[in-house]
Parts: sequence; C-alpha cells; structure tokens
Amino acid sequence: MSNVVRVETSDRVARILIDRPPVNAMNVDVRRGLLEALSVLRGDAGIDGAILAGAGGRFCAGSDIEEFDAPPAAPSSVEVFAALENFPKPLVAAIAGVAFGGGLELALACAYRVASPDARLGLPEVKLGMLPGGGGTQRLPRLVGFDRAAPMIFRGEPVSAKEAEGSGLIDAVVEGDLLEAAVAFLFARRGDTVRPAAARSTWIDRVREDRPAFEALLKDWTAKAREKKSANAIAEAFRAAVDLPFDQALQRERALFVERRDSAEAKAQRYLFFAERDAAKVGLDAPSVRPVDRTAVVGAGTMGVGIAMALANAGLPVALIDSDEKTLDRAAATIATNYRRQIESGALTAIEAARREESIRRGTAITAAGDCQLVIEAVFEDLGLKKEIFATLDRVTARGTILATNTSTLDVDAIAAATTRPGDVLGLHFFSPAHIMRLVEVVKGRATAPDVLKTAVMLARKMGKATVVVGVCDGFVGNRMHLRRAPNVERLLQEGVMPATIDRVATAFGFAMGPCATSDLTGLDVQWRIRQAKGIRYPVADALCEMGRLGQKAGAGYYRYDPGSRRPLEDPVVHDLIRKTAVSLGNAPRAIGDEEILDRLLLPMINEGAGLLEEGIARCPADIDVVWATGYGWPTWRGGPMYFADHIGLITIRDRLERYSTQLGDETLRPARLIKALAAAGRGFSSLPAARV
Ligand code: 3H9
Repeated sequence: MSNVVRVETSDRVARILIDRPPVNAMNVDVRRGLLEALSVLRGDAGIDGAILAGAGGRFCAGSDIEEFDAPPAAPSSVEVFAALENFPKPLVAAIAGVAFGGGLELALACAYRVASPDARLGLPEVKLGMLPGGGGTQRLPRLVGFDRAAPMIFRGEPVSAKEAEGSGLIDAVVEGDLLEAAVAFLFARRGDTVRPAAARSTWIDRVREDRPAFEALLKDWTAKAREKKSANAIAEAFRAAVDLPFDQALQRERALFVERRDSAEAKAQRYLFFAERDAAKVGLDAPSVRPVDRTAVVGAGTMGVGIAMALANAGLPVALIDSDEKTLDRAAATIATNYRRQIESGALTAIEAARREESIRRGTAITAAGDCQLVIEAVFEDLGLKKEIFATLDRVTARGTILATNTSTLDVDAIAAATTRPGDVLGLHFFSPAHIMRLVEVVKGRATAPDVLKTAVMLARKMGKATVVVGVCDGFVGNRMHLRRAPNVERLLQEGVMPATIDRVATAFGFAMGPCATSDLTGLDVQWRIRQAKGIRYPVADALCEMGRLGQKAGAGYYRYDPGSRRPLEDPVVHDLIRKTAVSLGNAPRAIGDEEILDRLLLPMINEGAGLLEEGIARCPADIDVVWATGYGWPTWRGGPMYFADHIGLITIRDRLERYSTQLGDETLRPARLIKALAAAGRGFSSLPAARV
C-alpha cells in the first residue's frame, strides 16, 4: 500500500487520491502508487468507475522537479499515463487548485475532467526550459485544437477552469464538494462510450488539409519565443502529432522532453525555480507577524499607482494619498484604464475589477494613513522629502504600523532615522509597473524588527511577488549592478560601437531589449540629471540629451522613431556623433567583436555582484540571480549573472576583468577580492554558504 496514493471505495466508485504535500508533485512513489492502484482496480468487479483527485485542495503540480537531476527511477510516468488511458471503466479527474505539467497530463489521460471553479490548468514546462513529456503536446490539441493549445504550451500560461469549460479540456466546472460532484458526473455518464483524446483527430485532419497554414503558425510561435530551443522542440512535437501514429508521436515527444530536460537551459531554470523559493523564505523565522488588513500608499505617481493596484489585487484595501489633486485624478484614470484592459483581455471579470478598483480610495491628507497597519511611501527620489514624509507618518500612524519606503537607491537607515521607531521601517523596492513586475527587493535596515521583515515578506508573497531580502546600500542589489553597465555602454559608444550593435549583442544573449533601446524607453534625461548632479560627463549620452534626443518620448534618442511608433530605427545623425566623438577622444578605430561587447556589458555587473556578496548586502549568489531573472529581464535559461559566471569559470572571469581593466585604464574593472579568492581556490560562487543579510 502506497503512503502517497490512497484508494477509498464507496457507492461502487473508487476514489484514487494523490496525497503528497505540499503540491502532490509526482515522484517515483506517486507513480508506483498510481500504477498499483490502477492495476488492482482494473479487475475490481465491485466498481463502476473511478475518480482521480489530489489531497489538500490541489490536484497535482506536475512531475517532481527535484527528480530531474537524478537517474530515472521506474516506473516511468509514461506507464502511468498509459494505464490511465486504458483503464476499462470511466475514469474522472477531479481537479482542484492546480493541475500543472505532468499533473494536467494525468488528467488529460483520464476519460473525463471536472474541476472546481478556482482550479488552474497549465503546461508550464516551457518556463523550465522544456516541453510537456507525458502526452501534453499530443492530447491537449486533440481535445481543444491548436489555437487553444499553442499558448498554453508555447507560453506556459495556465487557464482557469472557467476558461477551459466546454473547450474539451474541462467537461464540467462544479460547485461544492468536488469529489461528490465528480461521482455524480460519473454516474450521469455511465454507459456512455468514452472517446479518449488519442482517438480524436478533427484537429489533425484539418491541419492535413492546409499544412502550409499550420507551418506558418508554428513559425510564428517559435519566432515569438525568447528561448528558441524549447520552442523548436514544442513545434517538433506538434508536427509529430500530425505526422505520426499516436503511440509513435508520444515516443517522439518523450525523446524531445528528455533532451530538453537534460539541457543546460533547463538546468539553469530549475536552479532559478528553487532559488526563488529559497529567497522567499528569508525572514520567515521570526516568531510573530503583524496583522495587515488596511494599507496606504503615499505618492500617486507611476510607482504609487502600480503598488496600490498590487495591494488591491492581493485583496487589501488601500488609501492612495497624494497632496496634489491633479495627480490623484490622473492616478484614478490610470487605474480605471488598467482594470478595463484586464476585463477586455479576459484576465478579470467586471465584478472583480470593480471590487479592486473600489478598494483603492483616494485622499490628499496624509492622515488618511492613520488607521493603516502598513504604509508604503512612493514619492520621488529625494532624501529630504522622504525624511519629511516619514517624520509625518511617525506622528500620524499608530505605533507598530509598518512604514516602508519604495526608494530604489536612497539610504533606508537615514529615512528610518527620521522616525522615532526605526524598527518599524524597511524598504520595499518594487519595479515598474509594480502591479505586473514580479520582483520586490525587501530592504532590511539596520534596525528593522524581525516581525516587520517577516510581515513584509509575507505580504509581498501574498501580492504574488518574488521577494529577495537585501541589505542597505546605494541601489541595493539590482540597481547597483545595473548602474555598472551604463558607463561601459557609454565607453563602447565612445570607441565607435553603434547602439544597434550593442543592442544586437544583448538581445542575442537573451535580453528582451538592449541597453540603448531600454534607455530610449525609460528616457535619457533621468540618468543625465543624476550625472549632472554628480559632475560626471558622458560625451555621447550627454550630447544626445543636449540635442533634445531624450528617448522615445522625444521621438529620438540613441535611435529615431517614426511618429506613433516604438520601433527603433538607426539614425545617421547618431552614427556621425559616435564617429566624431571617437575621433575627438583619440580612440583609434578598431573592430570590437561581439564577445568583447558582451563581456563589457556583463562582467562589470558580475564584478559588482561579487562586491555585494563581500559586503553582505546580498545573502548568496542565488539571491542575486533571482533579482536579475525576476526584475531585470535576465534570460532565465542562463540562470542569472552569478550562475552564468560560474558556468564561464571564475578564473576566466578574473583574467578577462584584469585584461579589460588594463586595456581601458579602468580601475573599476579590477576583479573583486572575492572573485580573485574563489578563482585562486578553483571554486565558484555557488560554493559560498548563504550569509545573514
Ligand atoms: C513536468 O511536469 C514535466 C512533465 O511534462 C513530464 C512528464 C510527466 N516539483 O511555489 P510554492 C514545491 S515539469 C517539486 O512555494 P505556491 C516548491 O519547491 C513540472 N517541488 O507554492 C515548494 O517547496 P518548499 C511542471 C515542487 O503555492 C512547495 O512545493 N510543473 C513542484 O506559491 C510550494 O511551492 C510546474 O512547473 C514540483 N513540480 O505555488 C509547476 N512544484 O516549500 C511548478 C512546487 O520546500 N510549481 N514544488 O520551498 C508551481 O508553479 C507552484 O509551485 C505552484 C504552487 C503553483 C504549484
């Protein structure tokens, strides 16, 4: 008898229950338990059918990812899917919570699927650098057609039970007790002829009638994918569905899956999966938490609006406070537009959108924060202004209210010192747009109380965020590393490398956008103002700003833009400026290869990351990688900058940094002490133990 698969029989129906907390992930014990249960029940004359369900309100989160790095253990999941599909009596998957990956594939192999209204169904393997390996690419399109299956498999986005109802994926969404409803469903279908997914060919017949159209769709999906190898494998699996008999197509899918599972890209994404979950546990060891049922956001600009929406989305009422009525009106309009878009895209019902919108009340007086248990300040980056606001919050809020600043660079300890209770203060650094971007750097101040940290981490998790606890310094983890890239981009431009070349190298590496296109998007004036204040001169970037080329909003920056378009177009004016600057600086023309460009974009950041570890600002290299993967568009299949550095090898990183430092006369490129020490010892970043932040 399995300890993770239970069978209970009553009313001539067997209930097969996967019970492996927390998410019923399918490991070897589950596979064995399922096979045993199915083989016993096959010959059981005392049942008319069976229900497959998960304990604890979750069906199954898929294969146990931890097993992927170990040698395969029998029985394989393929045997389980076959046993489900060939079960001689009606078999109903009763889905609550999540049915993801191999979990959904279990359900697809059953004759029927019923689900609770809150259930989510998905094939997220692509987000782990893979494709479904248990029939997902074969059964799903047979059940729902290519147009519905493609986004689920190529993008890995789940659908809700409601969206899936009636599409062939979910036969019925049922309210109330799921198991009882599943049994009732089974009784109603007694005697019906079951048509397993494998036997359905409507989609395939249609493809065969117009193969070029199908190929065009596959080309479109693979072109859109950032990580091409998984996308190409998915396209191959779809082709197999059309070209091969079902059993052979399953084998082809499995072979593609195994190849992807063992790939460097998939290993990197598994590493990030667990790194993100480790990072989310930091701070949770405090013995208590503070209650948070009412929140406030001070400052109704872009960041404030995003944070208010993120809080409202997590079910919390928010007071959005700004002394300027007009800013508040603009904020209200933005919030309304954002929610309307979500209704239009089907992401939210009109009722839910209205509920969230109404939960954000606006006010001009900071006293509106008086009855809140958590206040997030999101005014612009001015230490004096922030200190003033914190001094006021100190007066108007009750003791114990958590006071958080959304500063991206300023000294959280200095802000905390403006209050009489620095223990209640911490940083919550959201990324724009805050209701969409997943990362929150939780900045622990010198005095931040353990229960304040714990409450903030738990709240951010409730908001669906990836949390990384970091220490106080200029720019924390993400921005401090990011700021190392800008001077190096400028330096490349000064040496005559064109923006499009730099951006091409960055996007070929996997960034969604290159640094020059990104600057055009965010506006060149922000960094210009910061440089001016610090007395720093960037000949190329400054000249662009002086010409009024402030980026997309001005129709020109590193690139030019046609009216109403965001497509960057190379501009001879910029080329001319760059060439002249290179000459005036005495930079002899030389061909700078892609490898050097990439090195000079990435190595300074890795070097800074090492500095963050030396100083204890970042707890461990994996935390830095989570910051970059979830907040800065680092290609997840490359695992994050520190993981990438280990992959290259720290001896190589050290030597290249030395070389560039000498070549460019730039002392900031000298390898960090930590890199030198690890390289000398033949170790990598991953060998470091996690420190306390
Ligand atoms: C697959 O199925 C391939 C097949 O096609 C092949 C053929 C069969 N394995 O995220 P949480 C752990 S590939 C192992 O904090 P939430 C997680 O590490 C798989 N462990 O909770 C954490 O552990 P700990 C396709 C897993 O409520 C704990 O569960 N499936 C797995 O915010 C709680 O997780 C996926 O990609 C797993 N599959 O979110 C689904 N899943 O407590 C990946 C979770 O020690 N999982 N854990 O830190 C998820 O998306 C989310 O975890 C889920 C729950 C939505 C399920």
